[in-house]
Amino acid sequence: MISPYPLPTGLPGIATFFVTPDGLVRLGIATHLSTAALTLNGAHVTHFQPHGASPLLFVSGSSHLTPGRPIRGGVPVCFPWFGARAGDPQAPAHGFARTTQWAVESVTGSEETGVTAVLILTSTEATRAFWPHDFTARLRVEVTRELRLTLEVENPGPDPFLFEEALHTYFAISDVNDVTVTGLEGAAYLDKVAAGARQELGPDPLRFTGETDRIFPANTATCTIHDPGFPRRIVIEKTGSHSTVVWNPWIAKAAAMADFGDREWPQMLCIETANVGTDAITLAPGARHEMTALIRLG
Ligand code: TA6
Repeated sequence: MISPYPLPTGLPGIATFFVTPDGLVRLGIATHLSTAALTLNGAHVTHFQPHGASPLLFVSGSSHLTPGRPIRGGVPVCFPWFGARAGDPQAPAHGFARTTQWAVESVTGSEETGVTAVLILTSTEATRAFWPHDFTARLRVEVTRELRLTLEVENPGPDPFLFEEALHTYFAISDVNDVTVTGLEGAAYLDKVAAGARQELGPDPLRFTGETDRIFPANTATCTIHDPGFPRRIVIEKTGSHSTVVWNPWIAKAAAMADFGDREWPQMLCIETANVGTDAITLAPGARHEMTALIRLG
């Protein structure tokens, strides 16, 4: 267990670090623009709410909220692999970054401009035991009326390495039966509910009628969630990302997840900004890669 003390320095009145009873070090951000929260465990943004709007992110009421456990909701940082690790069933799903304690590199900003927090994770013996490469990862969290997340990966070592990454964002919606997603019309996808079969979306906005787990390769689209229940639109723009992942567990998968309420599945939808599978990144020695998701109300 890493001691949470001394706490990092925030910005008086607008960005405050505190420790939860379960030992999570959290950063709370509040300006006239919005409120947000993140944990150093996993560099995990758990809350974002533009002033005057409802929260944009979903977090399960059954989620673990303890160091070393993944949080079911918000924006899990998946790195350096996505999903189950090929050939290593013991490896943590979606990589080790989301269950590892990140450090604070900087917290800057003001009531007027909003707040930017930069969290950093560098390779250690523990990470090298999972993945034999030195790396530096930074998550830059820019909180204004919009939420801009940038995952930067650097290769300080002498050899290239290949990695996958995802900002696995859980969006809060009124009812998945009623929402549509635009931006993916006509796009090809791999259907993980159908053994990864390659399919293609039709010309109409994406609707949801059952468990949905789709990877859209070579996809740079801006996606918009149209939610008539609020009503509102949530726009997800991205740069440096060539995979889009769309997920809702629906009834059976929701019931099978201990850290997810059986009745919560209609209130969430993951639209993930990623580089996975054939879009995985090969990073040359000394190189740096950035992937950004910009989340805003439309
Ligand atoms: O991104 C979709 C997905 O890969 C699904 O297959 C499902 O496993 C989901 O991620 C949640 O993964 P987790 O490891 O957080 O339970």
